Amino acid sequence: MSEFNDAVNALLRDHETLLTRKNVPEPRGNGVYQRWQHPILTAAHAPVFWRYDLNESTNPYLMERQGINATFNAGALYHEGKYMLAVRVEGDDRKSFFAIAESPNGVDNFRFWDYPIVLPETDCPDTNVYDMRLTRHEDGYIYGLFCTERKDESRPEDLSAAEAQCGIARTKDLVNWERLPDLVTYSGQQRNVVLHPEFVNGKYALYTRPQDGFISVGSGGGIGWGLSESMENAEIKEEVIVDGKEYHTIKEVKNGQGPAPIKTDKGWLHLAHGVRNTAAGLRYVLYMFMTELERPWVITHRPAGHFIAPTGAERVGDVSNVAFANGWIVNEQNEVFIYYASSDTRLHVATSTVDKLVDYVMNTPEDGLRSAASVQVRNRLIEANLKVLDELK
Ligand code: M1P
Repeated sequence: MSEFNDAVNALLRDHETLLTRKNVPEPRGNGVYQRWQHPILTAAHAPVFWRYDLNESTNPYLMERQGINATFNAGALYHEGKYMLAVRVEGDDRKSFFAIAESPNGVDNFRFWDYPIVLPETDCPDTNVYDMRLTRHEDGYIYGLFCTERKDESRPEDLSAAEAQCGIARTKDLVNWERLPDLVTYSGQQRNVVLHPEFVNGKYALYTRPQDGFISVGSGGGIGWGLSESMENAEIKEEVIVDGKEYHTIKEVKNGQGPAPIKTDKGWLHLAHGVRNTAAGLRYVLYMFMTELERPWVITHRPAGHFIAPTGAERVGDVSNVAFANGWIVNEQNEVFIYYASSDTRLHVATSTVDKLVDYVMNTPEDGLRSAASVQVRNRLIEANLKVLDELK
């Protein structure tokens, strides 16, 4: 065996060890969900043959010629008994693309398919695509809605001036994708657009995030809602804000729908991200809310504060202090697998159940929007708990 082949085999062995590492739940949860110890996908999970040229004659030094920088913000789907993720993979060249990774149990052994998704382009090619939300729609298709980013040609002198819109693709098997025209709305830009899984009044229903700028939402922002006659030429003529930004909350600067909501007998469960500003930059956390079954745009319950915030090593990465989720899965046992990314770098899982999340959303106090209101609601808890503890004595 040559030295080169030994080196290739060592790479493959280390990679396999990483992929097959058993994940274990963190010992202490908060009763709502349980984090798992290891990230489920990192840049190092990308196949060796995506990164290295394994031919000795063209790559005698066994260089990693096409590195992967990050694996994060994944759409998720329970498909043929497997946990499927449409992962945002970012190459060292800063371009993101989508790749399917599947796992037999949802918490470890995630493995990328051999090839990334080959996403057809429209007449106006995307510069960058990211953050796909997968929705299995009652029309029979699996839709992937994602952000398509292109240069803002109205400001040619500013090389970071970009424009975000909602790209749309659909598939039946996650292998062959049909690209549809981008969503048309009458807001400046769009990101975090998500397709609701059911028709509403016979129309396709979409959660949107209108924004004036690329990073800053300006006077826009909030989670919006609109209907479209078709997905072949998706157009939302009227957008209403379902969940707006709010001063001195976790979504003061902007927010966005996460994955498509989960239907329960009490209402639709939603996962979203909220952003606030700090001296150290933006802080992204996840929060939840519930909407009416018949009118999914009407919020019935909104627990205060964050549901998941970046913690420990999750706080640090390419864009630090970020928790972001655009995928979750419910399996036959009503277990929920929440796929959240940390700091635009890696992907984690937290597990819960539909019952627990419904309880969390319906019975957690809302934000009173003032310190005094927060103290009041906490004091009610303390008073009741002290009685319980007295009785235990
Ligand atoms: O960097 C944090 C996130 O920023 C954007 O999200 P939003 O539009 O809500 O601010 C997206 O670029 C997202 O991919 C990224 O994780």
